[in-house]
Amino acid sequence: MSKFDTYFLMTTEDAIEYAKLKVPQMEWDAESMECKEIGDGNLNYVFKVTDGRGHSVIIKQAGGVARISEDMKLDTDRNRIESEILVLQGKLAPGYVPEIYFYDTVMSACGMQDLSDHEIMRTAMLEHKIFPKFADQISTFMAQVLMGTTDVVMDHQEKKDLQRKFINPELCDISEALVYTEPYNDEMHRNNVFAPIADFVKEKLYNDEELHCEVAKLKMDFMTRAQSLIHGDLHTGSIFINEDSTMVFDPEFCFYGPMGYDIGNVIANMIFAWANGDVYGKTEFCTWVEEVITDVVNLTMEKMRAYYEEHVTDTMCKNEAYKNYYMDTILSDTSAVTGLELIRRIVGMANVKDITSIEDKEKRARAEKICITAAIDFIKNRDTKKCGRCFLNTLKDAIAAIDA
Ligand code: SR1
Ligand code: MG
Repeated sequence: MSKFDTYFLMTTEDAIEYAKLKVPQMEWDAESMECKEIGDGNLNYVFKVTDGRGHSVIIKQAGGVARISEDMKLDTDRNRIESEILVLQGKLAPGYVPEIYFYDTVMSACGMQDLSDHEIMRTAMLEHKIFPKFADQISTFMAQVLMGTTDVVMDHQEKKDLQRKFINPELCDISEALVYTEPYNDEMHRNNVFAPIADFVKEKLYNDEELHCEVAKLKMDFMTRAQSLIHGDLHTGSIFINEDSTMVFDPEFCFYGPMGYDIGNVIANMIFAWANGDVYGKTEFCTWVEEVITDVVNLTMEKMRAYYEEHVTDTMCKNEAYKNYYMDTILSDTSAVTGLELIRRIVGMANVKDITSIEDKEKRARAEKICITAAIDFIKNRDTKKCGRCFLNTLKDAIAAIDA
């Protein structure tokens, strides 16, 4: 019997005891063990346990309510889902996700590789750091994990087994509300709208029926098109990075959905980084971000196409015209989700520091209007965004429209 035989929310002292029990292979120096709670996300608790001999582990535990709002009750099974998908992603894209040492369905906790030699990408980009390998690395990760779990390449029964295993209704419900609904009507009265742009938001987002129709189409698509095992929350706070390496973590929102959801999340969050760099006059940083936006779109599509050609197993999907159609749908979804993520992080409940940390009110208002203007174009004209340059041009056109 151990105290960890029944679920409870751990303190830092508990996490030390837990690490000793669950990760004995670390050969801990018990005397010098320490623990800090380092979670800065909206949902979970993250403990970093170390000792004086250089051993360390990250323990992540799911609570029964979200950290961002106690009103939000959540199934702690998300920790199992997250652990299992990290193991699977590690097989599909070795070296791009942290190693999982164990997961525990009683404590709803897992132990994973400590990536302290990396930084959280959003935090690093707030200091306008540049990572020249990022576009190549994230595009490899997405191509291998996303294409590798489709019906195009997988045995269809095995794919359905995965789909069943990773059905994730509660976290999908959060995205359906926070990404696909509330930014367009504030129906739960929890949007965070920056006061100087309140009228702009009303006109451009709350009162545009044509936009609502497009978002409704995209919402139903998100809920019904089981294309690929997506990460489901691939923003720059879900990426650890350093000069040599990109590691993706925090896939608790994963489920079988449209793969453009992940690619669009990456692009939108690079646009937030760009907006922050622009405010602070960081020209070199902004130029790099612009290259990343273009390269991530182009490289991901190139690598996905190559993966498709090399690994396609479905007889009908070997048809050349179908392959082109399929790749086009990914681009269109990527554009739409770039827009959806831009909008929901500006006006929704969960915002991003890239924007909220801009102190000058006028500059922040301009940045927010640029993001919303680009977003509407990304959504409404999603079928016309056929290359990386087109994505960048959408941003440039929005800047021109707001500064006119
Ligand atoms: C209640 S959770 C709010 C947001 O945080 C997560 O990282 C997801 O992006 C979610 O939408
Ligand atoms: Mg997260």
